[in-house]
Amino acid sequence: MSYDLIIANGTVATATDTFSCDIGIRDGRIVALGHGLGGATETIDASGRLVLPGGIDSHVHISQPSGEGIVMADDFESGTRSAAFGGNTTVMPFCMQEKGVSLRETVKAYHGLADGKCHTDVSFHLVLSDPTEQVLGQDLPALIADGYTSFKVFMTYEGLALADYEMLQVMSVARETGALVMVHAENYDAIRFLTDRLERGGSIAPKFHGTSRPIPVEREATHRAISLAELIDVPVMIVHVSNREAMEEIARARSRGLKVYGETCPQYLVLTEKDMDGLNMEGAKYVCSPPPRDTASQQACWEGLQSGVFQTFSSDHCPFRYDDPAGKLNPKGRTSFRWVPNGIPGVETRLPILFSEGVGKGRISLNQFVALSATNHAQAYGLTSKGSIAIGMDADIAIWDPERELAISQSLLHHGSDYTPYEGIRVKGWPVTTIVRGRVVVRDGVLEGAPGEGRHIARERSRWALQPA
Ligand code: DUC
Ligand code: ZN
Ligand code: ZN
Repeated sequence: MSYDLIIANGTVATATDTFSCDIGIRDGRIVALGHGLGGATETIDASGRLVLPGGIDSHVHISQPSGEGIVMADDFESGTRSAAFGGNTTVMPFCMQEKGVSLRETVKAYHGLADGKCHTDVSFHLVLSDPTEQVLGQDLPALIADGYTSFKVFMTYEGLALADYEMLQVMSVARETGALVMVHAENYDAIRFLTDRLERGGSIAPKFHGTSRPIPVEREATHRAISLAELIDVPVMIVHVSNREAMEEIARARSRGLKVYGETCPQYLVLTEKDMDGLNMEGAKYVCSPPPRDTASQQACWEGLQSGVFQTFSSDHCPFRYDDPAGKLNPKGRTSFRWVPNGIPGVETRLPILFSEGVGKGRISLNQFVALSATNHAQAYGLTSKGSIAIGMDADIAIWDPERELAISQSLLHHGSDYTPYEGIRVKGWPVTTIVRGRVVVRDGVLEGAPGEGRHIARERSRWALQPA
């Protein structure tokens, strides 16, 4: 048998097993697993390396409009380049509908930004902000049929938040079509009230971002989202969960037999609200929503990863530059935390942080790492040819040096931000080579692929959603 590429002598791990074997790749797919494979155009010697399914980051924001004068720091070229350097082979950004804009036009516009630009594969979720009759009756079901099989709804943010009535409407469409609903669960009115009150009292520094979005804000919305999903009898994924109380809502729902899934992110494992208390505006570097909490919440999130409250670990990569009026340092004398764009970069550091803090420190197994970083994302969102190392799957592979030790630093990263919120965090284990459908995109830390080799992937229905009749 002849191969385009053989990855030889590595230790391969999947979500269930760890074993030594060579991987034979042809036409972008894994076609052989065995010992002593030969007859390839190219062979990569992975001795001493871990050979893992390429990361799937199912929650990233790229090139989204983010408010007047604000520009995201990554376009699809830089965002997917950074993703590839971080051991990812697929990212899942959002086509974010703005009010008054058709969902079809939204999807077309995001393809215009992404197509021909990506280093990794990409598969879009939708964001619904304007569930008109046209959206609910025509566009959304048609787009789901076309492979955009998941969508996110927001319970907060001006211009994005859906009322409960609208949440029920879109959940009904998900039930009829087999789409998976992702929910950003924070109580909009509570945040508005607390923000107004803080500002009136002169509490405007970045650290008050956390005070304006305390745990009950997230817990209440999580409970409400789950209750609404229960009314419609539809599965739901609660994204970027930051604390124990929201986790308990998920766990309780699941113990009652509801299909409620959870996602957490690196910022809830290694950052705290204290990081937002930097000198001058430095705290703005850590402003994201929900905000990082405290060390007890970090511990809770680890427990959620260990116990299965969380199925997916995503970055919520949402990059802005810090030292830039189009980024965190908002122009026009807008000095309150209210105007700091929400979001932090993290697509490149997600996996090293989970590997080092999780596998390296004995909190999770290597197989749990693979499940949380790749396999479960593929299953949750219907990426049926991705997320595992098995014959017939896409040859999406990350080769890791488990011994490489470094301190995370902006100077090492490839995103468009001018900082990383994870600066100085020491990690052991780093992805060195990333292979997307059999093509080497990053080899030994050097970019080899060209933008445009990454494709958009139309997805099947999620295995975790209801199958349409
Ligand atoms: N919060 C979001 O809801 N989305 C992007 C980033 C963030 O902090
Ligand atoms: Zn969100
Ligand atoms: Zn997000």
